Formats: sequence, C-alpha cells, structure tokens
Amino acid sequence: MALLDGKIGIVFGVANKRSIAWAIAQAWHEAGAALAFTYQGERLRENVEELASTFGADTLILPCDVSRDEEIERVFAAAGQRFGKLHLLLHSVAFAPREALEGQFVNTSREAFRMAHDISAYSLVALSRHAAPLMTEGGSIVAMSYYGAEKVVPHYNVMGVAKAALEASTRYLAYDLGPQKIRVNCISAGPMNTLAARGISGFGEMLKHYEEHAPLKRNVLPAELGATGTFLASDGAAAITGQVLYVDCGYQIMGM
Ligand code: NAD
Ligand code: 0WE
Repeated sequence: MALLDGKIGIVFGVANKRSIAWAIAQAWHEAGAALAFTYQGERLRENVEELASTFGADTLILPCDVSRDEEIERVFAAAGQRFGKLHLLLHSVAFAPREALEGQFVNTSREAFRMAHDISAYSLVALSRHAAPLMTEGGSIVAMSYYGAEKVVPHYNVMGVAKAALEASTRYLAYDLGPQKIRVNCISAGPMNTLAARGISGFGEMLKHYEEHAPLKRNVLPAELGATGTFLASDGAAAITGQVLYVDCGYQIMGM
C-alpha cells in the first residue's frame, strides 16, 4: 500500500516541468494520490495539459488566476463535482512585479505591495476556505515559502514580506482548521532554478553561495521537495501543523 493511496489532491502553481509544484505533484502521484491541476492563464494551458495528462487522459485541469474569486469558486465547484471530497492541496504560487524585486524595498509601490500580498499570501487563505468544506475526511494543505520571510535577502524585498504573511497565515489557518483535522504547513525551500528564479540577477551566485555555506555543501533537488511534500501529505505527519519546514540543505541554521 502506497503512502497516499486513496487520497485526492489539487495542485496550484505548475508552469512547466521545472516548477516546484510539478516535482511535488509527481511525488504525490507516485505515492498513489489522484490529482487535479490548475493553471494561471491561457499562456500556460498547453504546458500544464501536457504534463498533467501523463497522469491519465481524464485528469481534471482548470484555469485559476488566484487573484480572481470567481475562478477560485469555479475550480472548487468542479473538484467537488468530480471527486466529492479532497484531502490534499498544494499552494505553489507567488508573484511580485519585477521592478519590486530589483531596486530597494523602501521604494515598493502600494500597487506592487498589494499584488504581492494578494497573489502570494491571501490566495492561501482563499484556497483553504474553499477547500475545507471538501476535506471531510481531514486534509493536508502545503504552501511553498522562502528564507526571505525571516531574514533579509537582498532584492527579495516585498516577496519576503509577503512570505512572512504566508507563514503567519499558515499558523492562523492551522488553528482554525485543526478541529476539522486539516493540517496546514509550509515548506521553505532553498533556491531552485525555476521559471520564477530565471532572470533574477545574481541567482547563479546565490546557488553557489548556498553550495559553499549550507552544511550539506550542495543545493536542494526537486525530488527532495517532492519527498517532503509527500511526508507532509501523509499520516506520518498527522501531528504536524502550522509549521515551516526548511528543506534547504541546512542553510537556515547558520549564523555565519
Ligand atoms: P514557477 O514559476 O514554476 O511557479 C510559480 C507559479 O506561480 C507559476 O505556476 C505561476 O503560474 C503561478 N502564479 C503566479 N501568479 C499567479 C496567479 N495570479 N494565479 C495563479 N497562479 C499564479 O516557480 P517556482 O520556483 O516553482 O515557484 C513556486 C513556489 O515556490 C512559489 O511560491 C515560490 O515563491 C516558492 N519558492 C521558490 C524558490 C525558488 O528558488 N525557485 C525557493 C523557495 C520557494
Ligand atoms: O519566491 C521566489 C520568486 C518568486 C517571484 C519571482 C518573480 C520573477 C518574475 C515572484 N515574482 C516574480 N515576478 C517576476 O516578474 N523565490 C524564492 C526565488 C527567488 O527570487 C528572488 C530570490 C530568490 C531566491 C529574488 C531576489 C533575490 C532572491
């Protein structure tokens, strides 16, 4: 019997094969879960259809811009109709306007701050609220975070503040949904070479810095995020909720 046999999940945040969401979805699938997928917009539809259909031609795949309430409602109505229940939800979504990740944090515009928090943090609250009524047998909600939530990482700027809001939201959601046996946790991943990291100036040096300074002297592999995602989704993590788990080769423990 595989770890997630009989579990039904929904995955937000696949853009392409390098997406962290895809690494965790593959691990959930290999552990026996049945999965539905959402994509941000028409631009990403083909990518996600091509990847997700490897899990079966009848895989549920729906558009969902998480900044639009009506799209969120449509997704959970469709998932309810198809499955009648839900056990797992992966939130692997973040966005801040590019200019906010370039200059100084002090120059963050009201609109960039609003967008970053809406898409990267509030969306977890909205998705959890819609998922909870379907999680009638309990559930596990997993969101992706980054170290810039707790310490200053130059240029991460408003995304760091939004990740702090995401992590705090994880704790308040864990408190609210705990009585329904719904657990809510974050995985704080070390830097990964994904679409969201591409074009961030100095990202190559950041990977090298982690390799030199993390206790394990290397960077994280996608399959390792998959394995942690599977653990958090499984009954092995039945007493873990509201936590931020660092999957970063130990980087976060260092003081110098
Ligand atoms: P990615 O670009 O593959 O994934 C980001 C996803 O966010 C994309 O699928 C994109 O479509 C989605 N998205 C953005 N705006 C959206 C919106 N309005 N509605 C719906 N979806 C939207 O990059 P990734 O690195 O896999 O990022 C996934 C998560 O992992 C993010 O939360 C990111 O902050 C986090 N993370 C990334 C790293 C890293 O170094 N790459 C490290 C730690 C945490
Ligand atoms: O969470 C992230 C990145 C998320 C992200 C990426 C982009 C690039 C394209 C959010 N919004 C946008 N907007 C865009 O227009 N990471 C953890 C990866 C990351 O991004 C950084 C990092 C790290 C690490 C930006 C600056 C410094 C470090």
